[in-house]
Amino acid sequence: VFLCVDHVGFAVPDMEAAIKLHTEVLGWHVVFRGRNEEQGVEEVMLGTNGHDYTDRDAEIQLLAPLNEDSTIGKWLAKNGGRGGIQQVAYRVADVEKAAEILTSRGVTMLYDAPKHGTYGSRINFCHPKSTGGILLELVERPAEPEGFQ
Ligand code: MC0
Repeated sequence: VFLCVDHVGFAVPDMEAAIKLHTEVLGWHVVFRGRNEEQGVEEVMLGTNGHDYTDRDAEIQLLAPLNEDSTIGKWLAKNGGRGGIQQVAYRVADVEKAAEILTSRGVTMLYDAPKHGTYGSRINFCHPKSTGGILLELVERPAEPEGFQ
């Protein structure tokens, strides 16, 4: 079902501080920055030096809430305002097919139909209650990414 790890998502209370930490201290490079209003997030994707959209390396995703009622806003509040790992995303070739297979194996998908994700990807999520407490995202990347830097 899965091709590889697409990204690991960190919830962060302060995006600028998180970018500074991950670039200046840890050495990642910003490869995407945008907003997803539907998901209530400001997001940054991080890759290694020379990272290429088509390669198979996983990325790190920084997620800051657009408001307190958003998914990330609620997650941070529950975590005492501290950041942490909020999700792991698996890359798939066909998000609908992957969701269908997982559903047939007893996994609960959050959405009936895929939603819009980073780079114009098509995404869905497995409810953490059906995946051992881990929020898993499924990502079908587009051939032509929107916003890759
Ligand atoms: C909540 N729970 C989690 C969790 N969030 N478990 C593991 N990982 C997480 N991130 C658990 C809680 O501990 C709780 O368990 C139960 O799920 C219900 O929690 P809740 O606080 O009532 O939370 P809900 O129901 O409001 O939301 C949980 C849910 C939500 C998974 C439905 O986080 C969601 O819709 N996530 C998918 C969308 C998303 O994460 N968007 C932001 C990233 P107990 O045992 O206490 O009942 S946007 C993104 O990722 C895009 C940009 C992209 O990559 O392209």
